[in-house]
Amino acid sequence: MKAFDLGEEFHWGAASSAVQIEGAFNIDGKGFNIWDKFVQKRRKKMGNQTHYIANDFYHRFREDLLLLKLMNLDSFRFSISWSRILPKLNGPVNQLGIKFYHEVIDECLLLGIKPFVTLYHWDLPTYLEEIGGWTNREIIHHFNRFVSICIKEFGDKVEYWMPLNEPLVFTGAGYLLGVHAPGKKGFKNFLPAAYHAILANAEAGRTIKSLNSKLKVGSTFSLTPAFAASDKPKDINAGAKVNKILNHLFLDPYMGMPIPSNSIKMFERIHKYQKAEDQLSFDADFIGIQNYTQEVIKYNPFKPYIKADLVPAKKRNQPVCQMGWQIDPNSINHVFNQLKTYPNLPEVFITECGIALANENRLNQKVYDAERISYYEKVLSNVDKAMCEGMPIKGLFFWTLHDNFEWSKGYEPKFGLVEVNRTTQKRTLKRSAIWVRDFLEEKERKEDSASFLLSS
Ligand code: PNW
Repeated sequence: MKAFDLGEEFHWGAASSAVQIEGAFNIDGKGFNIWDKFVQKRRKKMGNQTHYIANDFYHRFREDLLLLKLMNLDSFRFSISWSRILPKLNGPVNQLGIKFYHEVIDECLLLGIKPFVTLYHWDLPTYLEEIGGWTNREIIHHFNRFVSICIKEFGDKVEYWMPLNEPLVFTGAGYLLGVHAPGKKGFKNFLPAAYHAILANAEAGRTIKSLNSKLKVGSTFSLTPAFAASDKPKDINAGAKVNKILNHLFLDPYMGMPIPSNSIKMFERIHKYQKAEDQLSFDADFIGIQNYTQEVIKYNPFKPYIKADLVPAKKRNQPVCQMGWQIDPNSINHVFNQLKTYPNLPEVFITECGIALANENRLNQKVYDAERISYYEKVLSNVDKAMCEGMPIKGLFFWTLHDNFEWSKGYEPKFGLVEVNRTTQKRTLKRSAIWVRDFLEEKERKEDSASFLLSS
C-alpha cells in the first residue's frame, strides 16, 4: 500500500457539519434554523427524511471521535449551530449549547485531535431569515455577534476557524435556485445575499483577529473547474462566465481582487449593495478549498441572464457518483492551477473532498467501497504532486466522517468513511476507513524509522 509522503506536519482529518450529523434539533434550548423549517415544509417531497436525529452526534460524539482516532486521523472539522448558541433574536446565549461544544472540543483535545471549527455551515436562525436573512445587510452585525461569542468561549482551545462554508453554495442554492434553505429564487435575492456573504466573510475574519490575533482564520470555498463544451466562441464565452461564478465570485474579493461583476451584465447590480467603507478582502492565514467534480458548459440563448447550461456528466458518458457529479479525481489539479494565479496565496487546506457511493458492496456485514479508495488514492497523489511543486497545502479533510444527511437529497447519497445504520445508529467502518487507518499507520512507521536513522 502506498504511504503518501505529504510531509510530517500535514493535518489529516474528517469533516462534518452541525445540521448533517447532530440531530437533537429541538432540545436543550436550541432555536429553529432555516433547515429545520425547510425540511419541515418539504418533508413529504423528501420521503419523510429529516435531519431531526441525523447521526445523533449530539449524544454520540464521544464514540464518533474515537472513530477518528481509530483511523489515525489527527483533526476534526465540524460546525457550530448558530441557533443552538443564540436561539432568539438579540436574546441571551444558550448555556446548554455552549456546554455541548465545550464537551466536543474537550473530548477532541483529550484524544489528541485538533478541532477545526466552521462558524456558518448554512444553518441560519429562522428569526434572521424573517428579517431577510443574507439579503439584509444587518446580517453582518448579527454574524459578528455570534462569531465574537464563539471566539470568547472557545478561542483558547481552538486554533483554526473558518467563518463561512462555501458562500457560493448557500447563496446560489438557497437564494438563486431555491433548492436549499431558505428556498428563495432569483437575482433580486441572490445578488444582495452574495454581496453580504462576501462582506460578512471579511468582517468575521477581522472580528476574530481583533479578539485574538494568534488564531488562524480562513474561509472555505467550493471550487469546481468549468470547461467549454466546444471550441465555438459562444461555448467558450459561456464556459468563461460560469467559471467566474463558480470559482471567482467569492474567492477573488477575499484575496483582494475586484468582484468579477463584469462577467455577466446582471452582476453589475451587485455594487448597488456596496458602501464606500466596505472592505471585502481579508488577509487570511489559510484558505479551505473543496472540490468534488468539474463541469462542462454550453451556450444556451434561452437561459435568462447567464445564457449558459451545464452539460450533465451522464450525457457526456462520464462516470457519475450518487450526486450525478462526474467522478474525476484529477479535477483538483485545475483548482491548484487557479490557486497559482493568486500572488498572495496563503496556506491551503483541502477542507473537503469526497465521493458519494451506495453502500451496496457488502460481504460479511462489511462495506467494500473500493471505488472510494481508488478515488482518494488519486486525489492524494495529485495533492502530493502539487506539494512537490510548491503549493503550500497543509492538510486534507475527507468528506465525510460518516454517512449523513445530505441536505435536500436526504440520506441517499453516502459520502462517509463510516456507515451508519439509520434504525440502530450502529457505526461500521467501511473498507475505505480501514485504508485510511492503514496508510496513516504506515506513514508514521516510516517517519519513525527515518528519524531513528537520522539520529543514529
Ligand atoms: C458541500 N457543487 O456542498 C458541503 O460543504 C457539504 O455540506 C456537503 O454535504 C458536501 O459538499 C457534499 O455535497 C457542495 O455543486 C454542494 O459542486 C454542491 C457542490 C459542491 C459542494
